[in-house]
Amino acid sequence: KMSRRGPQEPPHLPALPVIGSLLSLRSPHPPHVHFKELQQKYGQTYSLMMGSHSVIIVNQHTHAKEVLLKKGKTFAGRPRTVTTDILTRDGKDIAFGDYSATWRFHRKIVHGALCMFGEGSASIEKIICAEAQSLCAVLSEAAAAGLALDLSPELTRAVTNVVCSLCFNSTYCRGDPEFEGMLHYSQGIVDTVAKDSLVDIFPWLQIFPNANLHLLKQCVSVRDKLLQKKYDEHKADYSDHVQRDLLDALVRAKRSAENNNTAEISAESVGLSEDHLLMTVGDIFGAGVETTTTVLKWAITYLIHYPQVQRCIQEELDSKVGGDRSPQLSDRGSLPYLEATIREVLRIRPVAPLLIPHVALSDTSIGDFAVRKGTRVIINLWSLHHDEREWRNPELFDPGRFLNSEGTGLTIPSPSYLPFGAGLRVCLGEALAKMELFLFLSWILQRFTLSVPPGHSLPSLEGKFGVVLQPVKYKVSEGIIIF
Ligand code: HEM
Ligand code: PLO
Repeated sequence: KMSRRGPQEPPHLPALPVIGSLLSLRSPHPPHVHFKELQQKYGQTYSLMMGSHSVIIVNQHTHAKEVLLKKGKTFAGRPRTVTTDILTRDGKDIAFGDYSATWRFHRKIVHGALCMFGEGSASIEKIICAEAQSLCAVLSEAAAAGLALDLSPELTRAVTNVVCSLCFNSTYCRGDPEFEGMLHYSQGIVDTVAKDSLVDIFPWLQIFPNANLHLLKQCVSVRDKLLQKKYDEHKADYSDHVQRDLLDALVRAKRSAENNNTAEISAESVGLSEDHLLMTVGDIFGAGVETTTTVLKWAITYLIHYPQVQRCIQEELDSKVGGDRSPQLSDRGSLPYLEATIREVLRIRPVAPLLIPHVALSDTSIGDFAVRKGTRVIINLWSLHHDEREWRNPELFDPGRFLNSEGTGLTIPSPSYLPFGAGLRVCLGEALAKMELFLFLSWILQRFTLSVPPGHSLPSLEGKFGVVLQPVKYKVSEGIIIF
């Protein structure tokens, strides 16, 4: 609904020199928290300048849904930034690539390849359960010996092997040097990518562009060697008759485009160049590793802080699954408290607190505000998930808010909840991530109780801001389950 005066400009933060002084109050908070606080002064939707770019910050669910759903196509663009261009060879991937036929086509190939794993001997469920089994075996060994165990590399390896099976039809053993190398480059990328556009307004993020760009380039070059190796191996044993994984599906699409090569449609022009293939599989591999691992770490952090929640999940597991068999996907419907806990973790610590920035592809509006073509739009999911009007005690971890009053069924109590985004740019891995979270957590909690012995401090609930919101590292010490 337009106001009588027609579309207006959204409230605007003072221009750059003034912002400098405004924000050099040096808020100790990361961007998503700071953007939430700025609502008090400027309203729920406001605009500011990041360098030379006009940016709108959206902090409420009605405007967020207008951007993502109602006007999804208008806001389906992505900005180009120095760091994401380095990571994705100028946007030749899905997540950071602009809205285009190529983007659409690659989403479709990935979707098809993930569906191919639906049933049969190589089903996603079987792949995840095999990794859960091997993860639990490592935990059992440590528990039996009464030893401290750094959970972080074990969780990461389990999650990596699932997405490695799906992308490359391969897995890593403990201590595999390629796996260790991957961990290192991937952390370097998470620490540096997609922060550059924020540097103007958040000087306290402590980004030194040159040192960071150097680290990013180094990490990306290690990643690219790994991707290239997988690609060369797949090309060498490619067969039209078997499709083992996502990379086979991409190679097949490229070959089929090349075979139908006419003057107009070449593999290049439909976006099936070698660069595009590598960047797409790089996105899925990178997202597959970093997101699910991060959520598992948050879940375990909260379970250690809230032992009563952990006990509740274990009682549910005992009564609905028992101890004679392992949990399986078909148990999801009968374990609502575990599902509610996963939902609450995704609310209180969203993986991508600012999503990925969107761009208006034409002149448009958000609510009563005029938005010009090219404007960047940041959906502050943190504000949506911590909105006091929508959530009672938003900082309190309470899975019960996702259960009906009898505690027997699941609900979503507020429309202000979008952990995977929505619309055209909705997360491509939502179904996969939910399967992994359910199976890994149910397998672990059926067998183990996670805790910190008396006298040791609890892991921090503070997040480290970045392209994913990771928990801060927990110091290794004796007798504790640690990250
Ligand atoms: C995009 C959340 C796991 C692949 C996104 C976005 C969010 C999100 C919020 C951005 C939406 C937007 O910009 O509007 C999550 C969460 C996960 C998760 C909470 C885990 C719990 C995964 C996994 C994969 C994946 C496992 C890979 C299989 C992607 C891709 C995009 C994306 C490719 C970009 C989509 C596009 O721009 O078209 N995800 N994600 N995600 N996610 Fe996920
Ligand atoms: C994670 C580090 C990897 O080395 C590269 C990579 C690729 C895709 C990115 C992912 C990183 C972080 C999480 C992202 C994902 C695409 C979609 C996902 C941004 C940078 C989310 C949550 O939006």
